[in-house]
Formats: sequence, structure tokens, C-alpha cells
Amino acid sequence: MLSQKADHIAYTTRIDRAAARLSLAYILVAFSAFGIAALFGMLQGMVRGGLFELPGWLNYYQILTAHGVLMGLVFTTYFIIGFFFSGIARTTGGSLHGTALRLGWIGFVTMVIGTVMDVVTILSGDASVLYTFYAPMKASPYFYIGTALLVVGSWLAGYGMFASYAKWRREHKGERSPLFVYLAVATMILWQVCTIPVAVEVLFQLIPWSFGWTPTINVLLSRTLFWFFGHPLVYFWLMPAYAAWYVCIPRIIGGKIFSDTLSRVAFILFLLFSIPVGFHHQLMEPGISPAWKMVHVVLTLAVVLPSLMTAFSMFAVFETTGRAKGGKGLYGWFKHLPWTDVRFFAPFVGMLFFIPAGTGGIINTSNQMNAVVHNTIWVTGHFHITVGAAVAMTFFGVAYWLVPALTGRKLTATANRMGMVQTVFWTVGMGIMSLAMHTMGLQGVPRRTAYTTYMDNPEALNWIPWQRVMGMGGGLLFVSAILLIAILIYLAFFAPKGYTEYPIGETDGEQAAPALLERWTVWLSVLAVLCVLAYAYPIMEQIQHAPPGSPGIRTW
Ligand code: HAS
Repeated sequence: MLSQKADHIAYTTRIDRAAARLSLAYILVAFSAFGIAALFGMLQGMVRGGLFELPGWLNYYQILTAHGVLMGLVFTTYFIIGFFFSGIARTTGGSLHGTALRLGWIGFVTMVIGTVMDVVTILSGDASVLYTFYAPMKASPYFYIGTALLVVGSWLAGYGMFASYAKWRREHKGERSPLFVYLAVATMILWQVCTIPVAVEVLFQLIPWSFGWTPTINVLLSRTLFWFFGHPLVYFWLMPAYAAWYVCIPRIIGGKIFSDTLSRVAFILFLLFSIPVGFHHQLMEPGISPAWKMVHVVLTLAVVLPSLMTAFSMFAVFETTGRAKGGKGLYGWFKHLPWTDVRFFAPFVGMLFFIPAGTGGIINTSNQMNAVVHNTIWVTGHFHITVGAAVAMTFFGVAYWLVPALTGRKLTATANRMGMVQTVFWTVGMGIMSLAMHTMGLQGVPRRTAYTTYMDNPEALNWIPWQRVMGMGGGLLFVSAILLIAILIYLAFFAPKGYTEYPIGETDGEQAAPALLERWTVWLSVLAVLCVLAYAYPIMEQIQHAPPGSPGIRTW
């Protein structure tokens, strides 16, 4: 146990201005992208439900692409980097290493240039290829270059975090690194590794093909390289949310971190098992043998384990904290959680969403059931309650304290209350929308299609009431998004000056995590072996026995 004085010092540590400014820059771009993406999301829900028609100059697939890219790639990546920079500064003495700051800013500028190129090409109608930019749909080369810059910028930011981590380790020889830093470094290592295949796809396949330097593209290979990246991408979204659950939530509810070692082990398992699993997105794809698909499915089921470990530790933290506060009986501890504190409430609801969301993931990865749901709007429902609820609601909960902590303002009681209202709107909107999506998916409703009655086909006409329900859910989400942006603007620029805590939990007593956990070369070697096992042969086969190449197609 820390003494009263030590506790006071630990929890009043602030982040210096340079680190705060860098983090804030990322967070502000993240929420600007989020606001625009939310508008597009609401519009596409309305269009799909037949409630609204877009003007002639705007295409459904254009706004669908803008929504996916801005939410899935821009909002998440900027938020994660801003959050990690701030947390690393907060847990390593309040400042960032000079190299970290420089790389952080160069990365930021590179990412902004890439983002602008993406947005301009999408809005000019030259890149309606959706956020997965699947070949043979062909976008303007500048869309792919923009995406490449977005990734390169995030690499630079990652190197900056590694520089701060290396400095800390040099100055604290033999000591265990702060938990937040460890979790951030593990996530950014995952990101550096998993973006290599998509960089290869973009640089060697998509850019030359879109400039017309190569007439055709190996579609199977490009999709394989995309999903080599695409599945770990979802853990790149999830792991920062888990970092907030493991490290920040215990402090917010007045408890202790359940286990420092368990948290680190969970992140190592994510690093190892979330990358060699991409074929579970291609279970229905011809050209990949069932045996290789099964290898990936087995590894997918392995990556469920760290999520179950996380569920276990969160339950444990909630129960021990509730009991320490006087909760009696089997469920009495539940009442003692801080239900009116948005910093806890929003991520908690995200956790609840993640229970059906994770179950849906296990359904998706079962070959026979995947045949039922693949390419239906069920999958859209699945990812809205994973990334759009579990992850996004955690990010909202974090933003409510992070923004005022960075700007030296107070999270006021009114902002907290408004945040609770915003959370309720998001919960109801997401609940309605994802229920409709899952239900329609089971009826075979395809994903990624604009409003259509399929020439008044009676079965398709039956879907329309559900599509309307989905559109209404989207409307509530938009109201919630507007409210969120308004509260964050208030917290960033108008709330009273003062102190908002950056909550970092403590472990109960001294826990010595095995030093092996910090030997990254060991884990990277195991990861390399797993990736070679899972991908080397199928990729070689896809190159040697390449299907006929495809010219580019503009479907919009
Ligand atoms: Fe997924 C498709 C399988 C997790 C996101 N997924 C997608 C796509 C996205 C996505 C974006 O196997 C669509 C891509 C596209 O555009 O085509 N997914 C899984 C599996 C998991 C999983 C097995 N997905 C995620 C996460 C995402 C995400 C996380 C984003 C953040 N997914 C698939 C498959 C497909 C797929 C197939 C392809 C479908 C197709 O055919 O196209 C697992 O990792 C899930 C494990 C999670 C759990 C839940 C643990 C629960 C926790 C909460 C605890 C609650 C507490 C509350 C503590 C087992 C941790 C306390 C409560 C009290 C009452 C006190």
C-alpha cells in the first residue's frame, strides 16, 4: 500500500505542456473525423431504410466509404496514438522523450496529409472502394498513397513511443516498466508488424495497378494481404480500450488493478495470436484450401482467450471493489460501483455490449455458420457492437477525462451528467441498430447495398421495416455524436480552469511480472514463426498458381 503522501504525489502528476499539446492534436483530429463520419453514418442509415434520398451529386457508396475510412481508420488511429502518448507521459514522469515528441509531430503531419488525400479522393467520387479497398474495385492512386501516408505517419508515432520506452528502461535498469507503457508498446508493436502486409499490398499491387503501370491485379493475393492486416487491425482498436479497462477503470471506481502480470500476459497473447488469423475473413473465398482455413480458425479461437482473461479480471475488479466498499451478499457489491460517473458508466456499457459481440465473433469464425452470415448485414451488426460500442464507448469514457486533463480544465458535474445522457442515447441507438442488423443478416440481407426492393421481390419487401428500424437507430447515434462533440468542445475550450485527474490504477501490493514478458525479441521471434507457419505456404501458392489477373473495375 502506498502511504497517503506517496499516493498524493502519484495521483497529482501532470503531463507537461509539450506532451499535452501533442496528444491533444491527435485527439482533436480524431473527434473531428468522428463527427463527419457520424453524419455520413446517419445519412446512409436513412438512405438504406428508404427514408431519405441523396442528392444526385452524392453517391451512397461514396458516403459509405467516407464513413468506414473516417470511423475505422482515422478516428481510431488518431485517438489511440493521442491516448497512448498522453498515458506514456503520465506514467513516466510527466513528459515525453525529445525524440518521441519530434517523431510524434512528424507522424501527425504525415497522417494529416494522408487523411486529406483520402478525404478529397473519396469526396471527388474517385475512391468509392469502401474501407477495405477490395480489388478489383479501383480507386484513384492518390487514395492509396493517402492511405499509405496515414500508415507511415502512425509508424513514426509508434517509433516515438518506443523511444520514450527505451529511455525509461535505460534510466530504470532491472525495473518493471509501468503497466500502461507496457500495454501501449505491445499494441504499437502489433501495429508495426500487422501493417507490413497491407503496405506490401498498397505499394506493390494497388499503386502500380491504379497508375496503369500494371494492367491487372492478383485479386486473391491482394485480399489475403489485406486480411493479414485486417484482423489484427481490430485488435489494434480493442487493445487501447483494454488498456483503459485494465489500468484506468480500477482507479476510477476506487479499486486496484486485479493483476499486473495477467494484463501483460493477455497483451502478449494478443500480439502472438491476433495476426496469423486473417483467413477467417476469407472462409467463403475460393482459392484457399480448407486445411489452411482451419489453421487460421484454430488460432482465432486462441485469440478469444485473452478476451476471456480480460472479462475475468474486470469482474474480479468490480466485485472486490464493491465488497471493499461494503457490498454484502452475492450481488450486493454491484450497487457500490459508481453508476453516475460517466468515466465508468460509458466503458462499462461498452463491456456489456462486448459480451454478445464476442459471442457473435465466435459464431462468425465457425465455418458452417460463417456460410450463413458472410457478406450479410449480420457482419455489420457484429462490428458495430465490437468497435462501435465496446471500443468507441471506452474511448468516449476516456475522452471525458482526458480532454480536460490535457487542457487544464475541470470535468464539471454538468458535463458529467450530459455525458451520461449521451451514453444512454448511444446505447439505445446502437442497441436498436445492431439488433436490426443481426436480425436482417439472419434473413440473408446483404451488407453494403444501397436502398433497393430487388424489383419488388416479396422477400426483399419484408426487410424494409427492419431497415427503417436500423435507420432510426442510426438517427439516435447521430444525436448522441452531436452531443458528444458539443461536450468535448466545452471541456476543451470553455470548462472552468482546474485539475482533472488522469486516472492510473495501482496494483494491490508488489507484483513481480516475469522479466521474460519484457523480452520483445523472444515474442517477435515466436510471432514470426507463427506468421510463417500460417501464411508462407498459402501466399507462395497464390503467387505461383495465381488466378487470372483482373483489370480495375469502377462499380459506382
Ligand atoms: Fe470480428 C468480422 C470473428 C472480435 C471487428 N470483426 C469483423 C469485422 C470487423 C470486426 C470490423 O471469424 C468486419 C470486417 C469486414 O468489413 O468484413 N471477431 C471475431 C472473433 C472475435 C472478434 C472470434 N471483431 C472483434 C473485435 C472487433 C471486431 C474485438 C473490433 C474491435 N469477426 C470475426 C469473423 C469475421 C469478423 C470470423 C468475418 C465475418 C465474415 O464472414 O465476413 C473475438 O476476438 C471475440 C472474443 C470476445 C469475447 C467477449 C469477451 C467479453 C468481454 C466483456 C466482459 C464484460 C464485463 C462486464 C467484464 C469472447 C471482455 C461485467 C458485467 C457485469 C454484469 C458485472
